[in-house]
Amino acid sequence: MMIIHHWDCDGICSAALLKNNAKDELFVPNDFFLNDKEKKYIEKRNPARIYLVDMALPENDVTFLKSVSELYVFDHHKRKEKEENFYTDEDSPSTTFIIKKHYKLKDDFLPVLGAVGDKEEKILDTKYKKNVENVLEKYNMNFDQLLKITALLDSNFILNDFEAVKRSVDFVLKNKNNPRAILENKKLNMNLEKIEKEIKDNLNYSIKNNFVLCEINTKYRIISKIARILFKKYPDKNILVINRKRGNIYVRSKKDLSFLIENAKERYFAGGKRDVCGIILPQNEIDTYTEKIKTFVEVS
Ligand SMILES: [Mn+2]
Repeated sequence: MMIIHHWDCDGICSAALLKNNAKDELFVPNDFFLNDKEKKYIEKRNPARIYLVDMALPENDVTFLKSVSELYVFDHHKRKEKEENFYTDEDSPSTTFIIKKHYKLKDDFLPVLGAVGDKEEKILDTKYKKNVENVLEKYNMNFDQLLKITALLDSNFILNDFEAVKRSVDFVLKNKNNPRAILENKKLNMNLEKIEKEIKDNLNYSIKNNFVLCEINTKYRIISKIARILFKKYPDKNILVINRKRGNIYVRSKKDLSFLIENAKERYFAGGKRDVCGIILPQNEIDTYTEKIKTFVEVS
């Protein structure tokens, strides 16, 4: 079978929970949709089953995957369709916890790691707090160390190293009883230093009315991280981060952004959850659509 998974910590841990044997092939799309080359590859591999994990691909891509083989979906992103073999729950803090529940798994390290990756310290305000505490106690760690592990696992995709993302699935699986090996991994720690420098260099923003605007210019995928940092600082504002180099807009807000995701999807590639929305669009449409977003968010 083939596991198509998201490139972030939750996606990596989810893939690790599903990966029963070495024969399962991992596949990580390089964007929030499948390009023609990726589709051709999947078609050629012709897996008997496909697991789509922690990744809200556009509907036509989901239809494509169903045409190739039997499709199973595990996901907590916002999605319209609910079909047979679709295990989705928007209220789950992570895809790892959906998989844990479905397969009645006992072990908690990987589920907790996925949820901390997606929710960060907010996970401690949920009913999953106890799961986190149990893991911390079991491995004699503190929460910041757990948070750092998620950042380390996120570092490969941020630097656009998708082969390393796939390798990290086996890496966390191998070390699921030895979190310190992940925490102290040299290469991942070097990745993190590189990213932290890039974030620092790009954190120039302005505040106007209810919006924090940040224009970044980087080939690294730090747009969501920057939005998180700004939202933590300005929780009552709407955060708008723009990366012209990658043709990317990212919004974070305490308002429900579902309407924005739907609107953006009509013309562009877009995805997200209630509080975040990422859009990929042509560079020359960034300014007009940014204004549209401002109006949308303002009136909602
Ligand atoms: Mn997730």
